[in-house]
Amino acid sequence: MLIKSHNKHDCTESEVTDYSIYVKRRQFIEASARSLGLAAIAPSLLLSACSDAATENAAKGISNSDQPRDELTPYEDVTSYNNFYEFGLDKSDPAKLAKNFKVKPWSVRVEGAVEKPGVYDLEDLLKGLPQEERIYRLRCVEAWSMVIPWNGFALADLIKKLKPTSAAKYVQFETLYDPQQMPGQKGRALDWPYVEGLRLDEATHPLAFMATGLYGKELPGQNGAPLRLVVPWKYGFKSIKSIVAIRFTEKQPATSWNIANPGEYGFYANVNPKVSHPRWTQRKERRIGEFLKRPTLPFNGYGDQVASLYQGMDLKRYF
Ligand SMILES: Nc1nc2c(c(=O)[nH]1)N[C@H]1C(S)=C(S)[C@@H](COP(=O)(O)O)O[C@H]1N2
Ligand SMILES: [Mo]
Repeated sequence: MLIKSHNKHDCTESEVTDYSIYVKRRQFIEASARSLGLAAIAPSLLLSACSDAATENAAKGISNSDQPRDELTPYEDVTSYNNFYEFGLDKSDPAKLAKNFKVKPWSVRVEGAVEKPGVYDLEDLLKGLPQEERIYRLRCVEAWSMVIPWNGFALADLIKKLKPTSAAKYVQFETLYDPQQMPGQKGRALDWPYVEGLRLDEATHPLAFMATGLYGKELPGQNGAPLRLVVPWKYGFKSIKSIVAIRFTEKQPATSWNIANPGEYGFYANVNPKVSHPRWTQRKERRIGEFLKRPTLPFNGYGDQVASLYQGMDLKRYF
């Protein structure tokens, strides 16, 4: 029997095949950046297919020597191992049950403390927002993680376009409610529709992202098509999928997992290895596709960029 030895630091051949479309896009981005003379383009946009957060950090002069290397989670895993309770509780359910999920036409309601409320066609909502690609780690509260190349735009750019009023201190997001299409909503696993929220300063932080695609392709239904939030320093449940409403509020809005179990899931949900879930530790995580567990990093490794948002807060209390 032949046992393939994998050097963790190289791309394997199958990964290269998986990534071929993605890599082409990367090379295109790199070439366009160069031809535009964009020396200051974010280093994360210039990573090669098997580059990773370590490289990104190295570019910023941050040492990652004690960290195992991050590789992109294969497209297959990103799109077949999902939490999306509207499409079933099993990790393999969403890929099957969201196959025919209809995302066109799609509209988004903008309401609350905002100067430009209304019901927007998705295309109109996104008009004029600079498109980007971001590689982010996603850390699920169930102690697994993935590394995903997302396509989309900065949430801050959308919020700027919608112009919240000075009364707005938070923003709440809501998922589609449609039990005909989302069979999970016929059960009572959660209080439907799924809702999530951020403080406005979190939402306008440059890392907060709205995804419309991954790996350079349209977002699959199971990953939250056609529009989902990505908040890389928080547990995965904050990254709400298939958004139909964005609401600006004065008071801290309700969030689905907090409603379901306030003792286990707080509003903030910042990734924190020091605060255990009541039923399991958050010190380690299993990267999907890997065997050995990795240590979980504070703020999922984005602490140098986001910790200042929480200065003076007791993060054990505000978990
Ligand atoms: N509407 C909705 N959004 C959701 C969920 C959900 O059940 N419903 N699950 C969350 C959880 S727990 C995680 S870990 C991430 C998973 O995102 P992914 O499937 O793209 O990896 O989606 C989040 N967004
Ligand atoms: Mo999760």
